[in-house]
Amino acid sequence: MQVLHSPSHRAHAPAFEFFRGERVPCFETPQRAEFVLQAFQARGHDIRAPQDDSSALLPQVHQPRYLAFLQSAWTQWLALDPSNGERQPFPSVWPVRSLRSDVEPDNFTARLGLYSMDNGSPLSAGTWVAAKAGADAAASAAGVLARGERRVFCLTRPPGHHAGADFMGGYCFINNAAVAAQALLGRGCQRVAVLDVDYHHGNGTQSIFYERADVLVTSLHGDPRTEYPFYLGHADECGAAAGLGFNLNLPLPAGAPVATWFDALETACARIRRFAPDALVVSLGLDTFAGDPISSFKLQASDFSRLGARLKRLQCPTAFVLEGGYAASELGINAANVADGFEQG
Ligand code: SP5
Ligand code: ZN
Repeated sequence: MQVLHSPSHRAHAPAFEFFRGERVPCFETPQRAEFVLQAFQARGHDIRAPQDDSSALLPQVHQPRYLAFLQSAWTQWLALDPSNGERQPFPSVWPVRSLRSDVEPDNFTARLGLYSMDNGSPLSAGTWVAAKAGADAAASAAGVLARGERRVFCLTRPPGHHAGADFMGGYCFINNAAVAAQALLGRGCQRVAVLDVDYHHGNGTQSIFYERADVLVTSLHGDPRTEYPFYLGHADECGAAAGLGFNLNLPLPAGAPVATWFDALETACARIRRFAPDALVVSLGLDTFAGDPISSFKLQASDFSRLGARLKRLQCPTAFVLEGGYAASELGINAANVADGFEQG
C-alpha cells in the first residue's frame, strides 16, 4: 500500500519526560518511526513523500492562536535565554476551572500551560516541523483516497489524537486523524468515520468532532478511571448538539483479554457500518501490544494482522494514521501486520 512518510519526523526529538517526579527517556522516540519504515520497506510497500500542504486545513481543526503559539514556541523559548537550547520547556501552571483561558498571558510558561493538557508533551527545536510534516501526510492521505486508492498509511510522528483544537498533550501536537477526516470532507466525502484503536482514549479527536454529525468518532481504549488521559473517554460520552449519537466510547479495563478487545472492535465496526461512511480514518495506536511499556492490553503480533483483515471487511476507503506504540523494536512488525492484514484480508 502507499505509505506516506517524511524524514522530517526526526526533527522532533526531546530528550526526556517526567515519570513519578524523575526525568526518564522519552517513550515517543524518532526510532519508533524508523522501525516502522524498515518493516514497510522490507515488505515491499510503496513509501512516498506527502504531496499536499496542510496549511489551509489546520485552522479548520485547530484554533489559530494555538497554531501560532506552536509554530513559534521554540523561538520564544530561546528568546528567554539563548542557553535554553540545551533545555526543554515544560508547563507548570494551567487554567483549570475558575481561571480564564480567553486572555493569552505574555509569560511563555503561562502560555505553554494554557495550550497544554499535561506536562508530558515535551517540545524540541523541530517539533513544529515534524508535526507539520505529519499533518501534511494526513492531508495527502485524503488526496490518495480521493484519487481512488482504497487504502493509505501515514507513517508519521509525533502522534496526534490527544491534541485538541487548542491544546497539546500526550506526546501530540497536531491532530493528524482530525486533519485527515477534515481533508476527506473537503474532497467530497459526506460522512467520515474515525476508529481510534490506540490504548489511550483519543480525547482530542473526540472533542474536535463532538458536536458534529459528519464525523463519527469511535474508540476502544483503557478505562479512563485508571488510564491516561483520565478526564475523558467514558461510555456515556455520546456526542452533543448536532453530534449527539455520533461519538462511541468503548472503555475496557486495564488488562482486558484479547477476546474482549476484539468483541469491542465488533461493536465499533457495527456502528461504523450503520453510519455508512464514505471513508474511514484509523487512529492506529499500537500500544495495545502485550509488550508495550506503558500500557496493559495484551494483543500479540498476529492480532494486528487480524485487526487489519477485520477493517478490510468494512469495505471502506481507509487512511491509517500512526498514533502511539512504545515497544519500538516490535512496532514495525505490528504496524506492517495491520497493513498486510488489510491488503490480504
Ligand atoms: C499517543 C499516546 O499513546 N500517548 C500516550 C501518552 C501517555 N502519557 C502518559 C505516560 C505515563 C507513563 N506511565 C507509565 C506507567 C508505567 N506503568
Ligand atoms: Zn496511546
